[in-house]
Amino acid sequence: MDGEVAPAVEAVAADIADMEIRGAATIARAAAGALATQAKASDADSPDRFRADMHAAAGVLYDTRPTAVSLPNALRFVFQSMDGTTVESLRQSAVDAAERFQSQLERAQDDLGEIGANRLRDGDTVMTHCHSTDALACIEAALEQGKELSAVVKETRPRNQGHITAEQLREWDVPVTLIVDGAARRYLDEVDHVLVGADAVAADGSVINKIGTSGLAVSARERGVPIMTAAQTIKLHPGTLTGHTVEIEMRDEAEVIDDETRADIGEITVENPAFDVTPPRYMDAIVTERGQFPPESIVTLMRELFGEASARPWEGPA
Ligand code: RUB
Repeated sequence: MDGEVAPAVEAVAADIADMEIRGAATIARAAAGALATQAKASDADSPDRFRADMHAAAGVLYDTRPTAVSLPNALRFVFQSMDGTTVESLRQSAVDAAERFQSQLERAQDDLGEIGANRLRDGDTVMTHCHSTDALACIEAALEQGKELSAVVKETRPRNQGHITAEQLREWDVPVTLIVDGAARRYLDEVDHVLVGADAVAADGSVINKIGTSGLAVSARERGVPIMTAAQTIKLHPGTLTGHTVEIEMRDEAEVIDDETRADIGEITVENPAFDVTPPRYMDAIVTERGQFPPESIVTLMRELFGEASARPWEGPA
């Protein structure tokens, strides 16, 4: 049975695809909210019809960006909590689940921030990559503890999410030095920590985050600078427990070079992977709301949280 997707859900999906809504936690929050919107908007006259509408909406949201596992984890949460024998009870359970997911997300980020902040000392300088709300939660909590911090912010080509990080840090009165990505190793000797977020964490402890994270991690290890990933448990990728790999999004070449410059250069291939994989041996710690983990032991938390859960409940029975 084909479901009908509410225009407001299509709009959220378009915003995620265009990166108007971006960053793994923010995407997850928006996806859960969109399912609540779909539940409220559905004019289904039977439970099957209602479920079909919800599945269709989840499919549209799922197809936006492939790497941030928080998106399917948000969809899974709502579908696993959706329960009832009437349209109204299904609708209410979906709306309640989406709200619960969103408030858990907020609480998890606060709890994670408290834990990550314990790794930061008064007077430390932190190097950031991209814009991660989980990573910033650690800095915010440290500031609330009365610690003074400064930051070296990588601009993060091609989309310069470092500018968003810099703006947020300045709002908190943190002194910021903005650098181009290629300058990172030169500045590592001046920083005490590297702090990044994650779009997904694999069962072997690999961290999938914005392109450039892995090179930064290797350099940090070489310079002896500790590097941590701040990642709520919705970033844990259940599919990797059964051998699946995380798809790395390839984005438009136009983000890297404009048409005119490209034409001037001549025939070239341009590639624009949005994320990369940092092997666990280059990461000191993964900080979640459930505590701090050496990357190699994150699998125990994953088994506890996901068990044998179906990977894509919104697709329905085969
Ligand atoms: C964002 C990015 C962030 C993670 C974590 O990539 O790589 O580091 O998503 O963010 P993009 P958060 O800008 O391509 O979405 O901690 O906010 O979930």
